[in-house]
Amino acid sequence: MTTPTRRDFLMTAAAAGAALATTSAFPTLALAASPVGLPPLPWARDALAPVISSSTLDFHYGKHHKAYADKTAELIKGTELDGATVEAIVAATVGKAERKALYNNAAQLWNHTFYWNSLSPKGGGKPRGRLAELIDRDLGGFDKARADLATAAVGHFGSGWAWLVKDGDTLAITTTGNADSPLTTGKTPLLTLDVWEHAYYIDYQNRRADYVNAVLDKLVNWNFAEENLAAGA
Ligand code: MN3
Repeated sequence: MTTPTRRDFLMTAAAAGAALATTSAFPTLALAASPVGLPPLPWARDALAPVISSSTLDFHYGKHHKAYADKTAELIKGTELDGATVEAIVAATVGKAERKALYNNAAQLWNHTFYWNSLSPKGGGKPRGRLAELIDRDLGGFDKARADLATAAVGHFGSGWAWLVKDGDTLAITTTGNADSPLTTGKTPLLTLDVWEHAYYIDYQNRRADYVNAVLDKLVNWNFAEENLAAGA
C-alpha cells in the first residue's frame, strides 16, 4: 500500500462521516483504529527510570495524557463523532477552526499513545533490517540520522514533536508544533519524541538536550519504528 497523499487523507476524512465507528483514516499504521480513551502504558510506570522517572509519568501520562483523553470523550459526546476512532476524529477536525479544541485534544491523545510506544525499557541501540537500510540510503547512515533527529528535537522552538517519518518512499526527520502530527500531511510516522516541556522538566529542568540524548541512547524503540515501516509499506 502506498503512503496516503494529503488528497487521499482529506477524501478519507470526508468519507469517514459515513462509517465513523469503524473507519480509520490511517489504515496503514501499526496503531491505526485507536478507540477514544486512555490506553494502558506498554511498560510499568517505573520501567523507564532513571531516563524518564515515574514522577514524570505520573504527570505526563496520569494527568496530561488522561486530560486529552477525557476532554476528547467529553467533546464528542452526542455529536456525529461519538464512537469514532481517534484517527477518524483527527481527520474530521483538522483545519476546522470551530473544532480546534477537539482536534487539539484528539491529536494529543494520539500523539502520546504513539510516543509511549516509541519508548522501551529495552530501547536504544540501532535499528535493523529494512529500516537500517533505508536510514543508510535516505538519511546518511545511523550516526547522522541520530544526530539529525537530536538536532531537530532540541532545536524545535516551543512545544511540539520530533518525528522519524516515511514521506512517500523516502525516510525523513521532521518536527511539528503543539498538537500537530505528520498524519495530517500524508506522511507515515515511524517514531516520535515529545519535546513539550512537560515531557522533561521534572527530570531535566531546562536541559532538553540531555533528555533527548538520554532517550535516544537508552529508550528509543526502533522495533516500533520497524513495525510502522512494515505496516505502512
Ligand atoms: Mn506530552
